[in-house]
Amino acid sequence: MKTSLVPIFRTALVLGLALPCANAAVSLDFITVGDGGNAGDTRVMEIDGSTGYGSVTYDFQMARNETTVAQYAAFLNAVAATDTYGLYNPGMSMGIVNGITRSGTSGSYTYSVAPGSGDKPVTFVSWFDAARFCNWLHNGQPSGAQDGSTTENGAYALNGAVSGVSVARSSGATVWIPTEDEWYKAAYYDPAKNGGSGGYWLHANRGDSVSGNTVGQSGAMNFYDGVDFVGYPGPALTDGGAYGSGSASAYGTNDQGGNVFEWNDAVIGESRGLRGGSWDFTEHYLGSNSRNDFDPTEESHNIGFRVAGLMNFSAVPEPSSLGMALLASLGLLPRRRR
Ligand SMILES: [Ca+2]
Ligand SMILES: [Ca+2]
Repeated sequence: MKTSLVPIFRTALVLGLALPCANAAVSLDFITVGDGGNAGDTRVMEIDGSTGYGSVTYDFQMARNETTVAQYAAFLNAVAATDTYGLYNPGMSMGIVNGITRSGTSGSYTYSVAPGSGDKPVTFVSWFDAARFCNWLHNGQPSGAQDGSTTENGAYALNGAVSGVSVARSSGATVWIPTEDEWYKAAYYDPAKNGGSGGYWLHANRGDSVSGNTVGQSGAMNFYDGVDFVGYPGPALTDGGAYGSGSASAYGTNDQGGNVFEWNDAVIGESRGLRGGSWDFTEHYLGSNSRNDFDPTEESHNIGFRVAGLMNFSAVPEPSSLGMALLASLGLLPRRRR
């Protein structure tokens, strides 16, 4: 692939043509969450006594896995040479999460992924970092400064916002931080339950119990079992889907129980919603009845996110239409790989 692109880049240089960055493309593995119009769960939340979560009237897509270190590093390399809104947190390089290291100086920062960490969930991301990642995907993964064409507008009209809970998803958003109902449905709803009339499990593994935290064991998840964290004494996080299909939700999402807590779009007082538990938290936090929240500026080794999107959204950026037309006219378009 790289070899075949060399002559194109050479031609582009001759023509003074701007081409999209060839190595920054993030592709997302989306699964469809159908069954629009399902009833909400009757389970009552332990903390606030609320109920009725999981009813979604429309079909949508949910990322199969938590947003990964590799995906977030590509995002940083595209828009954080100057990190105006703090998308990088030095905690991302901590051994226990073993994720992303920053090099260089402001204006020319670059970011690298620790060996073996690309498929692990990114951590130390605030709700605002997640929203900016969505804007970047919504805008087609552009490279450049953090401005209205990259991170500050699109799915969310952030325009520099780094705190508070007033920013809402834009009506034209194609990819976003899941609503609490979207997240809950993807994790716990099973259309085959109750003889095909649909229902909810307690856990995001198509069951009402968790079979421990041993990687690869069906029904297990990455949580703290009171003895050691998974991976001790090495890094604590596990690759997306490491526990296998026996630990996936009915729709096929991985790690909605454990690995890291995930932001959702709920506004709870001055906080945003978090669900699903984490490698550093006990089993208690994994289930559907555990509703949590935190200040949206919080960045920790226990918090990540996944994205949701419109049914027709595909996170594979297209080369600019001008570049495509010119390359096509020159007979230089590479064959597209899937
Ligand atoms: Ca941040
Ligand atoms: Ca999770």
